[in-house]
Amino acid sequence: KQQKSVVLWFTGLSGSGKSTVANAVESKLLSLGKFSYLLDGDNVRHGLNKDLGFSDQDRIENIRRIGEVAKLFVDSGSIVLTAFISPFISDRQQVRELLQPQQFLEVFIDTPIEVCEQRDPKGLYKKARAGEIKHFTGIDSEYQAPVSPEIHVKTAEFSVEQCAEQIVAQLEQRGYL
Ligand code: GGZ
Repeated sequence: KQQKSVVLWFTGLSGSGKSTVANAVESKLLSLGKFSYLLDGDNVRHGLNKDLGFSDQDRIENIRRIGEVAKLFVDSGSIVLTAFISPFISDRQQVRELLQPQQFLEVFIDTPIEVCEQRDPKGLYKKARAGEIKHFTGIDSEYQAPVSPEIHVKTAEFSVEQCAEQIVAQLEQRGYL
């Protein structure tokens, strides 16, 4: 059976678990013999997009470029996972429109900000509360949650492994695997 290429577009707050869950999904796809590629801050914001910061304009451009790159990988036949906050509905919608309708699945990593702030793995919420980081998503920069995401994951209620299983199960149900 041939693999269908698709973008799994993760969106959620800083500390919500996007990268962690996306990495777990990637491992599962690998063990199923599927070719996938993960785009995240580590390989994009330090390279292609290192000229961009966190103003609204820069975030918009960040997501636009990532959408174009995701499209290239989809054209190559890959399952693409992207893990960026992507805070604005209109930017996510524009990426969706770059692709065929069945090639884009929005994955909402829905973690309450209280939980993200409690986790604070990099101490960024603390700095944002102290005013040391400006325009921090959820504090003084807006996060627009998806209205009807294809996949909805709650990391405060399930383990990373369970969340990854839920996403892979959705891919199976929808005929991508
Ligand atoms: C949000 C910020 C900010 C501000 C630095 N606001 O938890 P992290 O550290 O590892 O992930 C966050 C990452 C967000 O980059 P994205 O490319 O995903 O953002 S967007 O889609 O909005 O363009 C966080 C860190 O960068 N970070 N400053 N002000 N997150």
